[in-house]
Amino acid sequence: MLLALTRSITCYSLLISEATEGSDPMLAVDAIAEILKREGTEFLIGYPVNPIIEAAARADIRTIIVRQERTGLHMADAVSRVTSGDRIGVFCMQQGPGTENAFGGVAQAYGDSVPIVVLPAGYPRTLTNIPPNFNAFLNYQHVTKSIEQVMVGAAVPDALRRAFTQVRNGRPRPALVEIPADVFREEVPEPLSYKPAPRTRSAPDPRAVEEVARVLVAAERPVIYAGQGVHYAKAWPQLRELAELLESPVTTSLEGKSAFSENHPLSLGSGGRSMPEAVYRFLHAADVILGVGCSFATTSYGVAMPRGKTIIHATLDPADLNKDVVAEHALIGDAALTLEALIAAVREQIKTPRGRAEAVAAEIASVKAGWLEQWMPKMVSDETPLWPYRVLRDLWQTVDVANTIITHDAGSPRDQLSPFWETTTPLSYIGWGKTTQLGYGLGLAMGAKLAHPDKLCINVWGDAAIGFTGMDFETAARERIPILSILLNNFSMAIELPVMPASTEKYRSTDISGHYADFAKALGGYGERVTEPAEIVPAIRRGIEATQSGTPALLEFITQKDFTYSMFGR
Ligand SMILES: Cc1ncc(C[n+]2csc(CCOP(=O)(O)OP(=O)(O)O)c2C)c(N)n1
Ligand SMILES: [Mg+2]
Repeated sequence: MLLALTRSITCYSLLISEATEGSDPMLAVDAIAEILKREGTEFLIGYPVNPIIEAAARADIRTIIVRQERTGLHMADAVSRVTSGDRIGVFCMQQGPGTENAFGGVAQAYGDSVPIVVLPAGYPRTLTNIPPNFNAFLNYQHVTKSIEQVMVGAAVPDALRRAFTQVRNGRPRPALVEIPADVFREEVPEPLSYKPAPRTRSAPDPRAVEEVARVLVAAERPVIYAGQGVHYAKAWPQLRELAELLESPVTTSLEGKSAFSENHPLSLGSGGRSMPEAVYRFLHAADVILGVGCSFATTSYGVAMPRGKTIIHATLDPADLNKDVVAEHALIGDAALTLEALIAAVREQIKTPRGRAEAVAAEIASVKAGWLEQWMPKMVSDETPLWPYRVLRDLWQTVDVANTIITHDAGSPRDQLSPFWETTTPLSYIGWGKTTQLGYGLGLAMGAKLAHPDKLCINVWGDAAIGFTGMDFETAARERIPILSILLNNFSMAIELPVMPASTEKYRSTDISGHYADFAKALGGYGERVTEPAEIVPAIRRGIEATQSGTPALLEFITQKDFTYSMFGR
């Protein structure tokens, strides 16, 4: 194998020397920086040692150095998410430990289908395929959409073209290009004839659209279930138009949250492990469910589709079709083009809405009112330690929700925040959970802030979550990425209490401790510990003020070990 590899390198070098004849040399590493510029990369997030960091700085791309690779990947991930993939987050790291430690960040982006470009250095070619050296090409196979190892400098532009083409087209997921350390110093032919990768869209089969339109028009109780494909296609107006035309209620997955304004009379809210009661009730009473831009993947952190319904599955990726739910009808294509085609086909059959909306809206409003009433005592409680629901409601009432981007974390904060946070603008909530790495939310908020410095970017997390990525609060302070971090400190892994009674009682296995407001201050941020209900809102205001002056703020609320969630059917 080694012999074959050596032979192919020699052949390639021959080809290159012919191609480069008469042109100036350019180093592969500088070609990468130039290509990133052409692809619109405004900041390179990374961790040393990787020579792309130096080359990017020489090319005036802002470099952002994190405290550990995982958070950097989460930041890159958010850049792609909150720009609908218009800007692709790019991350680089060193061979060996850097590549080993970055695995979680790439795996999370893969699980949640986020398009990022990952550029690890590799061991020099003499060592690339020799144990025990960590080989990214071999080890990242199952958490990437495309992956390659560049064996000669001249192949770098083609490899990056392939990677950017993959993240911009079809199902979004990470693309990885591993560059052995000695390849960076090789030359690429000049002039560099690199054009940014195109972004294409595909539309569903018109005959299937006709058929689906008939099913939707005939439905008595349709529900639209929107996933993050709507965000990537920016199909928010089309989703609304179809919902209003059909007078159909709309719910979203966690990833699709904020694709449909949640204060719209037809909104049921979003569903994850916990959900508003209306999501559960309407899905169960539905005859037809139209999933658009969603995977329908079976997950503990998503809505289980009730059996016995007519399922229409509109998705970009046929690999998801008939995987977890049986779909009677399928539309394969971009969510915006799909919805536009459906709107036109439905309008052929019904020119204007049939007058159901008012009754549907009244039913939603009544379920919602009854549901909120049950939770209200905790939301307005003056008890101490604070109820998480009280903190989160005060937060919601204090910030400008439309100009905020918020994300949850794994654990109770996700299940306590997502059903109740009512979004009004697209991409104002970063929902996630196909895999649920504790500590993901911090990097997401930081990446969102980089992409949208004008917005208030918040992560809500628990004291177990901060244990994973907390040190990167220092990155937020050092790099002037002023996020607002809401920490619910209950000195416990509360969500695990019901499943760890013996170890908790005997060995206190779910207890954890820390003073995170002091920690935030020690890292150069604003920190405040809040114990009294009356102090919640003033503290939030002080935190926001700190962010407005360029300092990240961490507000540590001392809360109850609460593990009550709005769950149904589990
Ligand atoms: C990396 C990782 N390991 C383990 C888990 C499993 N897990 C989910 S939530 C949780 C504890 C959460 O505790 P905390 O963040 O304090 O939130 P609380 O429920 O106490 O509010 C654990 C261990 C996970 N999601 N991610
Ligand atoms: Mg906790």
